[in-house]
This record gives sequence, structure tokens and C-alpha cells, in this order.
Amino acid sequence: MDTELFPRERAQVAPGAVHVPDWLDEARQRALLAACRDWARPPAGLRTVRTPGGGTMTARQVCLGWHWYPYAYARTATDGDGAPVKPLPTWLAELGRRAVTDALGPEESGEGVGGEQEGAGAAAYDIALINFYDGDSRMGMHRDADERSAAPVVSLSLGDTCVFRFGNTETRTRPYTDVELRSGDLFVFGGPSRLAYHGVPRVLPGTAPAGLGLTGRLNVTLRVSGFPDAT
Ligand SMILES: O=C(O)CCC(=O)C(=O)O
Repeated sequence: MDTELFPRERAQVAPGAVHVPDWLDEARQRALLAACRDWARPPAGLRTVRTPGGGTMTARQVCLGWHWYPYAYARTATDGDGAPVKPLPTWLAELGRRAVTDALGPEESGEGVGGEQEGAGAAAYDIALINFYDGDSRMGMHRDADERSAAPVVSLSLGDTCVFRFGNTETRTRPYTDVELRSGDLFVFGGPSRLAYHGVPRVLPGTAPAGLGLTGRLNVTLRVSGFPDAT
């Protein structure tokens, strides 16, 4: 239920970067959460990601389609149990394509006249990274730069609200904009913002919608790999 005095408005945070509040209704949030719970189970389930410097990411992660590990992709959970990565279902790839169309318009999704841009219409979404944040989890400023496609990144939030920091393409520091992402929100970044630094400095515990049944926060980020052997 919307308890705001005024509904939250969609906003362009930077060129090619758009926040669409409440994009997923409650039923779709519940369905996506149920799918995330399945994907998080072994084999190739939720894992702690270790960085080459010896650190660990506080958000735990499971991948679909291609398995991301710092800083490359594989078809197996090379830094987990070694099992083949789970497939990315067609409905999720289609959700990614629709998200881009809704956020950026048909041109960016490859649906416009000509449809030849590298958007979701040019190549299907074939990577999903699902990050689970509990307790004090956060994510440092980074760029999504291990893909070989300029297609926009799609981000869907479930559960607790977070502060999502969206920066610039040059540095991890200012200028940046802090956006509150709540359960059901969509954030898409492409075009000149595709390689912008971004991160999650804070999750606000206990802010998930009561009816959802999730303690913590899940983020589903969809990407196009652009890899030669991608189908
Ligand atoms: O959790 C989020 O909203 C951001 C996730 C993210 O930046 C990533 O997976 O690269």
C-alpha cells in the first residue's frame, strides 16, 4: 500500500540512468522472491565472494546464465562448488527487455525503428547476478565492466530499502547521487552511464514490505554478456 503523501516519481539520475519506483507490483515481487529462493539453493547456489586481495564481499551472491567472479565470467561456479551455473529463464530475460523499454524507451531496447542499437532487442539478457544483503552488508563503488556489451544494466530491488549511490564514469568519488531504492523499484543505466561507478553504502534494516516475507534485501541485476558463444 502506498503510504506516501505524493507518489514517488520516476527520475533521470544521470543521462541514460533512470529510477522507476514501484515497477514491480506486490504479486511480481513475491514471484521474483520465490524464484530467488530456488536459485539460492545448491548446486551453484548463494556463496560468499572473495576478492583477489583477500577481502570478502559482504553481500552474498548467486548467478544465472554466466557465473561472475572477480573479475571475469565462467560457465561454472569456479569460486563456489564448481557446479554448472543455473540457466537464466526466458521470462527473466524478457523482464529485462521490458524494464529497459519502460525506463529508457523503445530505442534503447532495440524496439525502435531500425532496432539496430545494442539494446535488449539486439541481444537478450543472459546474465543475472542476485545479491543478498543482510545485517551490515553493503557494496563498494565499482563499475560493471566485465561484459562485452553496451546494453543497459537492469537492477530490481526486493525487501529492505537501500541507499544506492550512482556516480560518474571517472572516479569512485563525487559527483554522485544517492537514491533510495525500495522493494519493487527498477533502476536502469545505459548509454553514457553504462560504465558509471555505483554501490550500496547502506541498507535500512526492517524496511521490507510486511507482506513480502523477506528479512534483508535482494537485488537482481540483469546484463547482456556480449560473449561470442552466448546463445
Ligand atoms: O544491490 C544493488 O543495488 C547493486 C548491485 C550491483 O551494483 C552489482 O551487482 O554490480
